[in-house]
Amino acid sequence: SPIGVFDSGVGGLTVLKSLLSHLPHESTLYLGDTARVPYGTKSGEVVTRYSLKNAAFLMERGIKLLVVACNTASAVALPALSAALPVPVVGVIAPGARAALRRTRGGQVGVIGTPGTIRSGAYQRELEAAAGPEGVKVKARACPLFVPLAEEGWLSGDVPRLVAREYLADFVQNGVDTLVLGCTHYPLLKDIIAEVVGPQVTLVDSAEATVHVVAQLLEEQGLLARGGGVPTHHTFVTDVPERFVEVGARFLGRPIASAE
Ligand code: DGN
Repeated sequence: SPIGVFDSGVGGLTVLKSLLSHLPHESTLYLGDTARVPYGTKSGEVVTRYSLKNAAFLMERGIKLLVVACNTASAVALPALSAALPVPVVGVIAPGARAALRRTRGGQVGVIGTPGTIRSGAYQRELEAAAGPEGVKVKARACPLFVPLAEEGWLSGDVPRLVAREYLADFVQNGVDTLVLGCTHYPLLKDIIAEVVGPQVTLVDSAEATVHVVAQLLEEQGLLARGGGVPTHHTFVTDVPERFVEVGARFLGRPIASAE
């Protein structure tokens, strides 16, 4: 059976992209809740309600594991999802936080995400809980304008550079050595973010980190697809598919055959 992935829209395709490249034998079902995007600015209660609906839709189609690709949904709805579903549920926050702790040299970690993600404190809590006795110093900031820039494909040049400088100057000044890209859209802006924060700051892509956790969990539970059959990939959206197919190709790094 397939791995289910949901996101508020196209962003989670960055997680799907990592999944396809690291676990090429797995079949996937992706649901982008394009009718209700963005989640990043909505309350935790509303995002939880939408998340449970998305999960139910994918469960009906027989998924073996659920990946909550959206950082905002992972930040606020993971306990409700884990309690409601009979299959393993993996969010992007814990994997991203743990990857940052493995990479940091000075224990100064920055986190950027949507207002919902940052306000929830989920990354901050996870980093502090997982850091152990050495501790960690966390600096978090919401960078909402990165989302439309990524969707417009405005990934280089003066406009994204100025926005990135405005958002990230404090991180550089405060000696942050590791920065978590805590939103599905930010991997598209990796180059400009790296340029602005400089080579002394390590960027952590939560999407990448999550896929390693998924692979490990499937292995442990004996759920890995073993090659043999040809994997299938289906995409669903809750609004008309045109914009999703067009914008999503950039996020997935390949054309999207169709979305229902
Ligand atoms: N997918 C959302 C996230 O990772 O937080 C970003 C898009 C949004 O809903 N604003």
